[in-house]
Amino acid sequence: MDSKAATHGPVAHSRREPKQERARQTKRLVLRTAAEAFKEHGYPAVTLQAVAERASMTKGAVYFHYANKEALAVAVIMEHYARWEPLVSEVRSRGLPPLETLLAVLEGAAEAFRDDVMVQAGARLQIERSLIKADLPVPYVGWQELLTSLITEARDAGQLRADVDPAALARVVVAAFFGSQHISDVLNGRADLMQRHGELIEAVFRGAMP
Ligand code: LUB
Repeated sequence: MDSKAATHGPVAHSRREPKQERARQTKRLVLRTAAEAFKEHGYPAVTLQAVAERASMTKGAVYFHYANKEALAVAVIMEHYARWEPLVSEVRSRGLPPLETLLAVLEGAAEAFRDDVMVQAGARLQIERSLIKADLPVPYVGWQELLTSLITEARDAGQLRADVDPAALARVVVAAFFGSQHISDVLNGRADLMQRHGELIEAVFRGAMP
């Protein structure tokens, strides 16, 4: 029992906490179901009614958690970006040299684009961003900044050529990564994503090594 629950006393705790937990789980289910629908059908084709049916809920239950389709799309996109901080932390905790850290982060991201419906749906929604009437995070720039840092570390450790321009290489990697996973999705449903990712890493980093 946490300290906040304890202040409500045993009765309030037993009645309130499970309900909040159920509501939280329902909200997760709505978000996941919406992500599946956005990923499969794209933003314009999805309705809250269809999300509700797909989740075996009433439309009212969906509206209770998300005011409209825009709010659902924003939430999916935020979940997409929320995946990266834990990935980077986990890879950093391995204590690898900078270049291996960089490559492991990219490999983890590629696996997420292959496996994680929230990541896949967020990527599709960003492509469709002009159709979504909401303020969305600017795509690509977060990865450009992160990769600029990691490339700089690898260069300063002598693992990449001293004349590498980190920001320029980061832009190339983001463009290639985005294009590679997108083409893999269109042509093969992402079944060959890791092979295409391996080719990309080989091609892009070979010329940058000392
Ligand atoms: C990534 C996408 C798809 C960049 O950062 C982003 O916004 C991205 C769309 O949301 O690819 C991948 C390095």
